[in-house]
Amino acid sequence: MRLSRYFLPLLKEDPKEAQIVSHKLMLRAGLIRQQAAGIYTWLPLGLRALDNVERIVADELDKAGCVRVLMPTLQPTELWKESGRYDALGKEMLRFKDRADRELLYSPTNEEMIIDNFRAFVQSYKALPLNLYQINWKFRDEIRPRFGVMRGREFLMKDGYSFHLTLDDAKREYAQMYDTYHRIFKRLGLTSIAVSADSGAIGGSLSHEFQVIADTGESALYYDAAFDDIRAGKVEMSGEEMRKLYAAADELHVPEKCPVPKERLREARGIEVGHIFLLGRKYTDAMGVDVAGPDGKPTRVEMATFGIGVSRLVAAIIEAHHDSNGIIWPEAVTPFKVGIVNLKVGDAGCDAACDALYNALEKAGVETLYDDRKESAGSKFATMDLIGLPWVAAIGPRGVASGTVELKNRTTGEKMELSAEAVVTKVAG
Ligand code: 5CA
Repeated sequence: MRLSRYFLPLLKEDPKEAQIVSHKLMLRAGLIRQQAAGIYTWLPLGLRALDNVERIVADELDKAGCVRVLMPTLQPTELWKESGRYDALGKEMLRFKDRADRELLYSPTNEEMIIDNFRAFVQSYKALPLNLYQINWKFRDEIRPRFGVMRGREFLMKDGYSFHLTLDDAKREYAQMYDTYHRIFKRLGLTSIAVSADSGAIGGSLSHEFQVIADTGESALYYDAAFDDIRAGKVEMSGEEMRKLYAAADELHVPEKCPVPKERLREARGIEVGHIFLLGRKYTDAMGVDVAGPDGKPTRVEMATFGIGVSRLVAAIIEAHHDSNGIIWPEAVTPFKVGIVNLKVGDAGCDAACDALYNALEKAGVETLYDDRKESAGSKFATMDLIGLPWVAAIGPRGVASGTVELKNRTTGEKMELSAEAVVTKVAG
């Protein structure tokens, strides 16, 4: 992509409304723009990062045997009356009427609708277990939307729902998703701690929040110091081992009953990027969902549900990966892998060398943002630092003369003088 043809609306000043670094950087680097409280446009650069997060989430879920669907964001209210949650969600649920005066709502979560789909088709235990998920926009009329897409009103969520013949099967799936979630967040460049949590309005007997440690996080958590060793990569642990360690959200932490001695107990703030719930029969009882069991008798279905804050993750990744100059994207989610800085646009040699490098990178399948605008070198480098692409390749008259490109690694700051071919090999690897 040539920057002269792109849409990258950067802000020069720190926006006053932004209190935390990810919100500031998302606005300054032209990733999002606020349209109303908690409601955002995803600008081209932000959308590329969001799409990458979505793709990784979907890829790991598909590998774990989950099956993707897409439900509508607008729902009739009847299902919610059937489950008993129509009143429970109160003002957080956005309701309105269509032209025929029928009441609709904008989905805040989808237990009711997925169950409605399930019961329309599944009559026998033979179809179980079944884990269906979607990645779709939700609306919750939060009292205090804040920190940009971190706590939005409209936000992108991965919501998964699994169906089982027995509670043990549901527990097995819950454990498998617990492990899958750790894998997903790791691929996104994040280390998460799963803490026992209150299941709130979703409900169920057991729930874990997946928290990314950050000073700006909205949740308070308490955990065994062993998690710090896991986070630091000093110790490897299976999900089963991790689940035995103490980790609790604020509301479940009772100091008097805490099994971890004081010197091994850590207190931190975290960003909740995922939340899993063992629902049991909460919804299937309310909505009367049975399948024929192995004995042919109607058997009530057991459920679990699994959420990931996809749009929130983009902000969480930035909280974890930035410096004073801007974002530092992990390679897995970066909107472009390489930026090319033409230091003298209009100079025939520089233009030709940059074009050649750009074409070679594109040909190698490397997503490249080529800054071909007539701006000062300083401003171009500052832009690259701000938008945080992992690699920046700069070409000026000196490089043209010596046949080299200056390649900078955004994470380490290391600079190398390489041939154009060597740059392609290095960044494509
Ligand atoms: N049905 C269940 C699981 S699919 C559910 O709705 N769970 S949830 O309420 O915990 O939401 C799932 C995830 O969505 C949360 O862990 C969080 O990462 C994200 N999320 C929730 N509210 C917001 C919000 N206002 N803004 C951005 N992300 C949010």
